[in-house]
Amino acid sequence: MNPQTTRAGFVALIGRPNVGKSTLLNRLVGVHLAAVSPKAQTTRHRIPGFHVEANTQIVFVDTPGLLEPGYALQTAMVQSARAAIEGVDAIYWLVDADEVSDPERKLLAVLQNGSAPVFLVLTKSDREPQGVIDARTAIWADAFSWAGCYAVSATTGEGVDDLLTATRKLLPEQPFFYPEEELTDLSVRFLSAELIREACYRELGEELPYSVHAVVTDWTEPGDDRRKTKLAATLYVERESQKGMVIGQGGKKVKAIGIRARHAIEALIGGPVHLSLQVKVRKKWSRREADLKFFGYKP
Ligand SMILES: Nc1nc2c(ncn2[C@@H]2O[C@H](COP(=O)(O)OP(=O)(O)OP(=O)(O)O)[C@@H](O)[C@H]2O)c(=O)[nH]1
Ligand SMILES: [Mg+2]
Repeated sequence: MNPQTTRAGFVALIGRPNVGKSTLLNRLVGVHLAAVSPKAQTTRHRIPGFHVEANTQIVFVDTPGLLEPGYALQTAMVQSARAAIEGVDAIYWLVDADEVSDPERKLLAVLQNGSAPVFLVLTKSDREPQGVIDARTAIWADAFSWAGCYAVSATTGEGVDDLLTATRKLLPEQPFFYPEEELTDLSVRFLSAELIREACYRELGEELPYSVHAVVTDWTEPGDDRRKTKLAATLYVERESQKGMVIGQGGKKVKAIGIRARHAIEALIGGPVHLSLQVKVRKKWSRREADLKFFGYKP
């Protein structure tokens, strides 16, 4: 290949909730861009992250986990994941389970007729014995004609280089889509709201984070009189009782969320941050089409 020749393309990361899509995206980009949590359904939007190596720019697109939609927000999330598959150059199908579900078979049948090659990516290889990985590969190998099968760990990086090498070979020769030094086309404001939401997933009990939407309402760059970037954000919940739970006794909970989010935003922007949070109620927002549009979950 001519040393000046570049390749570029789009690769979508799809799979069940909690399989490790966002963790892998962050590993591929080398920065904690996408929210990650042990709870399923953390990601709600498509999150692009760019990887440049060997004269090739890969635009990875993290997606919400594929699930059976139960209410309006979930329907929007599934639509967002499906839309991310359209027009990509390759797909990573992430798996950490030992059976192929019916909805997955249906989607694989659709992909079988499409033009994008699909890689089977077995995730979390650091915590699975080789025997489990081999058995899992055998189960999934039959379900589709994969472009390749790879076991990876987003935590240790094991297997990731082999997957990247195979992916680059499939991408078309063309110029980069984005400037080489950029990592995403999302604004730091949007990413910061995601990190605030991530802090909620980690600090709040089982169900509560699903009712939280975070929005950055004010962003002031550091100035002559101030060293820190100043952020104000609002956490929307769905019921008055949830507001009390998010604030916590004596404001303890919201303080813990704020500290965790501040550390994450500081790591993202590489400078000190002052973050103030307020909590507001927007009744049943996750079930209302108008609110989903207003909050940016739907076009
Ligand atoms: N041990 C180990 N844990 C991992 C790995 N990748 C992800 N995890 C953990 O799995 C959980 C889910 O990870 P996410 O990256 O949020 O999963 P996701 O597929 O993006 O989930 P949704 O956004 O909910 O669809 C988190 O607790 C991660 O720390 C891995 O390679 N090894
Ligand atoms: Mg995710």
